[in-house]
Amino acid sequence: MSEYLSRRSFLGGVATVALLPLTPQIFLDSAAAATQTLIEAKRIRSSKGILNLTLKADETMLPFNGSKRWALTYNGVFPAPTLILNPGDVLNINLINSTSMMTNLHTHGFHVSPSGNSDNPLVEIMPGKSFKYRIKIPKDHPSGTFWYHPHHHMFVAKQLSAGLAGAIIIEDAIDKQSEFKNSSDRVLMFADPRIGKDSSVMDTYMMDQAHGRLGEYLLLNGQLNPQIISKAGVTERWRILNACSSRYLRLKVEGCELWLISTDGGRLTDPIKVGSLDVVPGQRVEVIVKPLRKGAHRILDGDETVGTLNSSILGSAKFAPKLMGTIPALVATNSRTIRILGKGLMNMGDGQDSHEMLYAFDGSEFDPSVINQVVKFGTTEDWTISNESLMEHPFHIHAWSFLVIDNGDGQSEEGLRDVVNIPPGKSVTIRLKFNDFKGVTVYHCHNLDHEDFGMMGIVQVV
Ligand SMILES: [Cu+2]
Repeated sequence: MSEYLSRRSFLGGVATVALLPLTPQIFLDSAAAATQTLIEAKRIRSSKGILNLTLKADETMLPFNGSKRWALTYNGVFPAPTLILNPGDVLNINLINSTSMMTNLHTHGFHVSPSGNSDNPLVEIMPGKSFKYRIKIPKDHPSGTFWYHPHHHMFVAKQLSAGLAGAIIIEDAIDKQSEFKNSSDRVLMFADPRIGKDSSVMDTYMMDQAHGRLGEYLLLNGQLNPQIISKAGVTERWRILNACSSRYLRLKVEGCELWLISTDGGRLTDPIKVGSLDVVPGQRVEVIVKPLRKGAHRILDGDETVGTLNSSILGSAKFAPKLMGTIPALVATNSRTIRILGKGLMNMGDGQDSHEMLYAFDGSEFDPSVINQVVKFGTTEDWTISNESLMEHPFHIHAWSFLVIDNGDGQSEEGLRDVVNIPPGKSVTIRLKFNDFKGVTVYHCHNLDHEDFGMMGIVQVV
C-alpha cells in the first residue's frame, strides 16, 4: 500500500505542477459535468464465429464538457467500440492509419499467436497505409476483459493517451448463466488524456516522460465525473480497465461492497470481497458492486471523485454464481531473472528531480534485432523481475498470462494477470506456461513512456 500512496502523493504533489499543462486549458463547467449519465461504448458482437471490423485511426475533435477537445480515435469515438467475442472466434480487423505517425494494433491480454498478422507487436503501418489483422482465438480461451491499443515502439504513450483504445470482452458459457447474464455488465474505461484544442497535447519532454505523462483529469469512458444509474433487480457488474498511459488507480465506491470476480486473465474461482481496487496501467478487474444503502455513492480514485453510482436498490441483490473460473496449478521447471537497473527518478525534496537516464531491462534498451530471452515451447518458468530503481514499473508480457507467485512482499496473488506492479527495491516472481504458440513477442513496462524509452525486451519461444 505504501508504494501506491507514495507514488500518488509524489505524482500528485510537486511533480505534476511542473509537468502540466502543456496546452491551453478548457475550463470546466462542473455543474454540467455532474449531470452527465455514463455513456458506454457501442458494442460490436461476433456472428457465426467471425467479427469483421474496419478501424480507422484518425484525428478527431471530441465533445468534452460543453466544448471540444483534440484526440486520436478509432472510428471517431472514445472509447472505441467494445468488441464481444466467444472462444474459438476469428477477429478480422482492417486497420487504416490516417494519423501522421506509424502505428499498429495490440490485443492486450489475448492468448493468441504473436506472429504474422495476428497479435504481432512488431508490425509497422505507415501513415496513409492499412493492415489486415486476422486473430484466431483458441477454443479454450478464458472469458474476461481485454483491450486493444497501438503498440508501435516510441509512439505508444502518445497514441494511447491521445485516445486510441477500446475494450474487448470474451464471453464463455458461464457468462450466459443467469447470475452473470442478469447484470449491468458495464465497461468502465479510465483514461487521463491531456485536454487541448490541437495535437500539441501529445507534446512532451524528457522529465515528463521519465515520470510517465499524466493528464489533467481522470475520465471515465471519456467523461468527467459521470453518473451510473442502476436499475432495480440488476446486479452492477463492472469491467474496469486502466487505459491511462502512466497513472496508477486506487478505486473505491462509497457505501458499497466490492466483490472481485476477475483479474486480467479471467475469472477467479470464487468472488473475493475487497475494500479497494489497485489497478495499475494496463490492468483490468471485474467487480460486483453491492450498495449498502439507496442513493448516490461516490466513485473515488484515492480522495478524488471520478463518478457517482446512483442506486435505487440495496445490496440485497444476490450474486452467488454456481460456477466461476479455474486457475491453473503450474509447476515451474526453469527460472530466470530480469533486472531493472538504474535509479530512475529521485525526488530531491526541493521541487527538483534527479534522474538517472536508464529505462531498460538488464541494462539494454529495446533493440528489435536482439532476442533477449529464449524459452522452450511447452515449459513453465518462474520469472523474477527485480527492481533496483526508485520507481514503480508495471511489467507486462504479451500472449501469455501468469500467476503472481511473489508480489515482492513474499505473498502470492489471486488470479491470472498480464500486468503486475514491480515496486521499487522489490523483486516480483511470476509463473508462466509458454504453451500453444511459438514465435517472438515482447515484454515491457506498461508505464508507456518508459516502454517508448526502451524498457522492452523480446522473448522467443522455440
Ligand atoms: Cu517503467
